[in-house]
Amino acid sequence: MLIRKAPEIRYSEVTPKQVYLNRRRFLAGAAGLALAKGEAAGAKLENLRKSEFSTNEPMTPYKDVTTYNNFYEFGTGKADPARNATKFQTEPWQLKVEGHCNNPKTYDTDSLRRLAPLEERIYRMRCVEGWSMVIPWIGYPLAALLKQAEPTDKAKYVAFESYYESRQMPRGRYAGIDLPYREGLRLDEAMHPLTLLCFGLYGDVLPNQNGAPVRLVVPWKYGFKSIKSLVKIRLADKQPSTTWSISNPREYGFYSNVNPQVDHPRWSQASERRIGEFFKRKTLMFNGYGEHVAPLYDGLDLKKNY
Ligand SMILES: Nc1nc2c(c(=O)[nH]1)N[C@H]1C(S)=C(S)[C@@H](COP(=O)(O)O)O[C@H]1N2
Ligand SMILES: [Mo]
Repeated sequence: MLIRKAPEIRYSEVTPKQVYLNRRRFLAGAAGLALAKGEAAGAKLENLRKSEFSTNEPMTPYKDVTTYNNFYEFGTGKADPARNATKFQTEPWQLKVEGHCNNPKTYDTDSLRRLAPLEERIYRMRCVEGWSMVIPWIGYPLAALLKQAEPTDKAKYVAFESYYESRQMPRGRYAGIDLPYREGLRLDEAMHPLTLLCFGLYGDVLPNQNGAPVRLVVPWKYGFKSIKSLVKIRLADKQPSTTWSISNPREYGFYSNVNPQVDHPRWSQASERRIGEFFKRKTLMFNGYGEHVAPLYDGLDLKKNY
């Protein structure tokens, strides 16, 4: 059957996945049109590899992924980033890789994106505040970039820094955290194949509110480790200081692995609400990625190293 009449599709049958696939088809058409009109067709990311690391759980609707955000540089309310980041200038962009490595280098977005084949990775994401989403990210393992940098023997950690410019982000002043936003990983965590350097979601380049043009995605850790709008990556010999551990070290540790057994000082982390669902679900150790990442923490007391 070539044409399926609309009345045959009940709204309840339309899963986020179908919406996504339809949207993709639509975007393919739109990009073709843009080309025909001689415009740059940069919005769509094509030839995505599928990944064995993707979950097949239902995806969180695009609308929620792009309107329920944490990006304190654009305001602390969940709806603020979508509203306040619309004019965020992400072109030209530079990401500097420096520190204890043989090949320090500055990349623009295009050269960075072309460094390795892009994959689609559908990951569960768990925010420290008790909600979670399932998001089809687009990117490649951060390891590809770090390998090109050739870390020296001194490199044991990786420090990350976000863009911060108060004229573009006037609300940053009232965010209550130290900006530019900074995060860190141990080198082996940063090199782990699950750790993604991310350029898009749902088939598109990243919307500004989700961390355009390039961010980190670390699915077995609380969301705040997944730093947005990256401008600096530094190979470090010591554990770097991070935004949330500076502002409140008792509540936010360096590791911040998703761990239902370690409560936040002010609330339990044993369960979570998947955005769009009504009932709470149990939070899984390492957000369900234990088979891949548990060996990284052999012999480490995860209650002390929260
Ligand atoms: N630069 C920067 N990165 C950030 C944040 C932020 O405020 N600033 N918030 C973090 C938090 S707490 C979460 S839960 C995720 C949210 O990512 P999303 O809005 O794309 O779902 O981004 C993380 N990265
Ligand atoms: Mo978060």
